[in-house]
Amino acid sequence: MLQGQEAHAAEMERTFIAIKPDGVQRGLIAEIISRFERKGFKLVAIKLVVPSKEFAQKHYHDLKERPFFNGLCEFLSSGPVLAMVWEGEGVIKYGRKLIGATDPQKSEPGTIRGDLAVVVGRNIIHGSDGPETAKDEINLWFKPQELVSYTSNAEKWVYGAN
Ligand code: IDP
Ligand code: MG
Repeated sequence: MLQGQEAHAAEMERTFIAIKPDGVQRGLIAEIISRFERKGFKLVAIKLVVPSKEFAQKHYHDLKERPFFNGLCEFLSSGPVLAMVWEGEGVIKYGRKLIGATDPQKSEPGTIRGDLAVVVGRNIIHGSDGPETAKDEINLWFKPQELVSYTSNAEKWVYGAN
């Protein structure tokens, strides 16, 4: 059985989170980051980028048959996106909980989209929907050397000794 630091490390996950151009333009960067930070998740990569439309199409390739695909890719590439990788136990699934439902009208109050967005086409944030997409999206948006491995001083308080 794994113990202490080893057990903790084995359960760590990473997810790709992006604040879309509407969230950046509306001045919601600090508000959104603080929700992940206060929860106890750890930021391991961050950069502000304006993706090309081709890049946006790669990011959303799963949705290429959907009627809103073109508009969505135009929108993602229309301005700065804050791309991030967050690490923590259960961060992929819980990150989606913090974000809320795809349609802000169906997102619970207390979630990012529930509190801060109104329509599905301007729902301010992206989060990976599972372990495979998390891996693919992190690889698409970041080079390995852009991911910073470090021990946060808060970890022993967030997770306890074991
Ligand atoms: P998600 O962002 O909650 O994972 P997805 O189904 O993966 O939702 O869709 C990706 C993005 O496409 C959504 O966040 C939203 O911005 C946009 N989108 C999804 N459904 C619609 C729609 O019906 N109309 C317009 N945009 C949509
Ligand atoms: Mg999705």
